[in-house]
Amino acid sequence: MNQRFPARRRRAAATAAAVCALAVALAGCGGTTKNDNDNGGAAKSDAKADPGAPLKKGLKLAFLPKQINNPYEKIVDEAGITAVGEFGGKGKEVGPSDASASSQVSYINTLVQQRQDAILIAANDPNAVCGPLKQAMKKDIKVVAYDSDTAPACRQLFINQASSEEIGRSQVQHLAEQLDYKGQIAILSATQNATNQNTWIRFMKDELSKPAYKNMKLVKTVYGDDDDQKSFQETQGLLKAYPKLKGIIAPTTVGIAAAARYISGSSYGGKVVLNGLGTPNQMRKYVKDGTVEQFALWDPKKLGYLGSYAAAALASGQITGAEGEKFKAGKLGEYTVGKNGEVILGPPTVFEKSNIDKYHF
Ligand code: RAM
Repeated sequence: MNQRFPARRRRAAATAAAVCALAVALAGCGGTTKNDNDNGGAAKSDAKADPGAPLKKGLKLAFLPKQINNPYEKIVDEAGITAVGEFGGKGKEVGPSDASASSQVSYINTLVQQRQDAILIAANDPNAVCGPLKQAMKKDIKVVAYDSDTAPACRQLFINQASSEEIGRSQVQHLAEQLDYKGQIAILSATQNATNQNTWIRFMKDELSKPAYKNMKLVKTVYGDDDDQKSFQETQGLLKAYPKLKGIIAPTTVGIAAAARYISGSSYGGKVVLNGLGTPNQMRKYVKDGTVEQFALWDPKKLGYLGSYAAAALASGQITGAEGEKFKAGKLGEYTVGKNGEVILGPPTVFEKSNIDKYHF
């Protein structure tokens, strides 16, 4: 995908070791649930990888999104299910209608009973899903987290949409440029326990602690729970409570669309800068009417596609989830498993008036 972050911003990703340590720590402490899984690395397997093994036919792969009525998760999962067809397997999506911490547990238990070959999960909480996922792995069902990680010991792989550090820091960098590095800002997040948003927010705060941002102040983080109405109301509440607020970062597709809808219909239009992560289809009208100047995202279809091939490679014995293993993800080409079982899709794209009409998802 095309309009990438400028090199200047990519250089920020150089502190990889520190970041990784931070990311692992975050995965273990992001939620409010008790963490008994903080053993540092991805789930270990005794099996040896057989890189030449063909992808097995008839694999059963189940996608378990944060919530089924989230348009973003739908795009990811539909693309993943289509990919399963490419290698002669059967894919499906099941999941809760709300993104609360333990809403996915009963679904995991059912998928284990059904003896799926792999469960792909966008975790609503890094720890709440751990027990059942460990049970799944004991029964040789492969577990792949995508979009939002579990604690590393509770899955074999995490398919990350982009470097978490790059996502978090760039959100602040983009907003700061729009605000000339001045003023009060707030974050409108998803749920309080979401591993992905919490990881990004940690990087946002770290970025904001640099001297360049001394005239910017993060006054509040609110949670719209990836619920359209709640996100709308939280935006309204924020703007009322902080009349001097200059900018909002909404690192959630549900949140940014709801916030844009509120701002566009209020007196704050043109006065408060909204940036974050959104889908072009949901944000197009707000970019065109000037409510939002820019936002970012990766290609959710590619995320689902990569997730499917990674799960199939695991279930076929090509890889075990160990660092350095390689697998082919269909038309996306070869990917390498990184530290702690992380596979990174690639850099996000920034959308604005000049390019938004090239994207339709
Ligand atoms: C929402 C979800 C998802 C996140 C995107 C950016 O759809 O919270 O997990 O990756 O936003």
